[in-house]
Amino acid sequence: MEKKFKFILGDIQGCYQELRQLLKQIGYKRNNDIFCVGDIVNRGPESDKVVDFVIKNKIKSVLGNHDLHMMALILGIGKNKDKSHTLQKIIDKKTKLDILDYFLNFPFAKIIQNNKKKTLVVHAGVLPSWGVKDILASNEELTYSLKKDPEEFLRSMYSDRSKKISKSTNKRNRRRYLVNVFTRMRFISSNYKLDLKTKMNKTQIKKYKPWFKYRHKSLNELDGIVFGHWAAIKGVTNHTSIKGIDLGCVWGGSLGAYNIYDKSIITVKSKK
Ligand SMILES: [Mn+2]
Repeated sequence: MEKKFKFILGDIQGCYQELRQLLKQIGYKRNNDIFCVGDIVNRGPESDKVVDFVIKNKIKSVLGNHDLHMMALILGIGKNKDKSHTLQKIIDKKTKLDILDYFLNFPFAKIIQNNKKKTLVVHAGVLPSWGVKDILASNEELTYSLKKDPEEFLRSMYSDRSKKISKSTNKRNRRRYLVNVFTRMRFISSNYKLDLKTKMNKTQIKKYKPWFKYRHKSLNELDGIVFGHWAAIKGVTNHTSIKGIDLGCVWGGSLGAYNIYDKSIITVKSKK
């Protein structure tokens, strides 16, 4: 039986005070009330407290790029990739391998079903050509290899692999591209090449559009898609069924909780 999640939380990124305040505001009681959109940690001030709280309360999430980076750092991988991280307290914890184990159980995509409505949760996005079956197959492919050999997976994931995959793409490049789609994508061309450099809400390069501007096959089967990752758009997609929930708490914006039942968003202002 699928748990009855009610709220989808935006990118927490170590904003522990705001998280506690938001949970109070939505009347949080059980772990199956909320599901997170990923990037639970990094950049913000109290990632260690957020992680302890998440694990203690058995809160679930999809994986974001910062979560994957934390997992890599716990294993001593990717140290030179991002020197401005705020994850040192987690890396120094005696329980760091338990933290890694907990995050290894998070998927890249999750379908939440309630009242016969299906909502897809991903950190960054999905490809327009994917139906629900394709989304779940790509998720399976990634979670299987991540769990099977976390070290190999995390070591080989760092790459700006942006070119569309084909039948001849080798396994590792295929994985890199899929990780980038699920956890880093913002702009994409009509032949599915990713622009992984632009973080603003507009790009100078004409052939790229935000991934949610294309017609999505999965929306024939889903009631909606909820994603995080893209703070610069402040949640605005101008799309009736695709909603952004990263409201940039770590950058002085706010932390949001999306109510799956009535599609409202409850927010708490950043204390920054
Ligand atoms: Mn992100």
